[in-house]
Amino acid sequence: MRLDDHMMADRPGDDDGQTDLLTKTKPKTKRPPLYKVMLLNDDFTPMEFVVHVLERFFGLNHAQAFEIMLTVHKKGLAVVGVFSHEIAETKVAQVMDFARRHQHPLQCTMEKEE
Ligand code: TYC
Repeated sequence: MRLDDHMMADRPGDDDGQTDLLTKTKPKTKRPPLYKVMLLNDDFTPMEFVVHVLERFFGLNHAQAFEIMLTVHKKGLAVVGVFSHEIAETKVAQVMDFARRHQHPLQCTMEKEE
């Protein structure tokens, strides 16, 4: 019986006369967690500004951007994309900085996906 990193098992033709034992362990390559990036509604940021943000930083076309902006406006918030931790942080920072420079109170946050 030969051993490797992840299992001890008899293979076909492994005629060593030993009982077949299966002692498998999960290969421990975990996919990194993903993060939802969300926009929050407010009463002051112009709709066109939010649409522009969604086009500029999230690569949405005008129709997609308008639809998500309306969802945020009506529901209070919406997920605008799902990214790795580093990309999500960058998106949040870009949106918050852009909004601040234009003196709009638009808020963008991130949250780990369950
Ligand atoms: N509620 C804003 C308005 O009526 C529009 C708006 C939409 C603001 C989405 C923020 O994330 C937002 N001008």
